[in-house]
Amino acid sequence: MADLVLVRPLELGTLVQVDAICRAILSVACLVTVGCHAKVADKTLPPFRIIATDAGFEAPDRVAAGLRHVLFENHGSEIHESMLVKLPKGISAENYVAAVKKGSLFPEGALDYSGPGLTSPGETAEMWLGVDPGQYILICWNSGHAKTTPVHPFTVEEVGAKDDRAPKEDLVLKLFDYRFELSGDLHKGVQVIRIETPGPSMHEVDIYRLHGGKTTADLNSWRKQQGHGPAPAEALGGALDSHDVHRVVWLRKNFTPGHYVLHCEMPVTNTELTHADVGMVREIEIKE
Ligand SMILES: [Cu+2]
Repeated sequence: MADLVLVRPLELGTLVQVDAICRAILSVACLVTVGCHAKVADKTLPPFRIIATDAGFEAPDRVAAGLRHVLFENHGSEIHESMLVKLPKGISAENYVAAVKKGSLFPEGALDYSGPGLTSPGETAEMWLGVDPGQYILICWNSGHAKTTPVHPFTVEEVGAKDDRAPKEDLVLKLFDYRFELSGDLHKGVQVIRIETPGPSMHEVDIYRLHGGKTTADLNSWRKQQGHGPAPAEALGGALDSHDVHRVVWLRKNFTPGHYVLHCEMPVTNTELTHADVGMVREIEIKE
């Protein structure tokens, strides 16, 4: 189908008509494949849309390399996230999951490439992140799902597509060992947060809005129990970790007034502790 765009009309009179037909065909084809992206490098790609359900992910099988605008929707009844993992050569999605089932959080050679963090049912999270060519999976680490729910394999291809442009940030959030540093105050309304990881360790940030009367301590103890039991907060998505801590990602979110918590659930090596346990948790009030 993509070959059609290589047909160039010789007569000017038919140019507009054929071009219009090609565009119509391309706009349909591009929803399901990246095969035509090389021919439409000057066009904006549709967002990389990931839908989580309790049975797994619905997402494209092929994605264009570069900076991508990711839309994550949770259509399930449980909290889900969507980590992108780049698989090393010779390791299949099945091999990766087998290692996870044996207890590994970071199967050898696989690289975490960030992704939308914990998101409550019905919520949508929006982010921009970069992907390099290779074989990937989407995996949810919440509440044992990594061992029970199918992962989604996909291929990132170099097709000459332009980067999606991340919006100008309102704030920079820096993830340090073991604290969150914000360049300013979060305000109500749509805010774009650029996330950097000075580290030196890998970090992530999940963003929660506390339910009325609930505290950060309630949130911490609920997360320590893997999110079992009634949630004291709404999970609004966040930015999962990257092995390459120099990578930057962007989140865009519409904040309503309330009490929010930034929370890092990365494990402290060789302990049962998370980064939140050692200080990487921060409450923020967004005023009316
Ligand atoms: Cu951390």
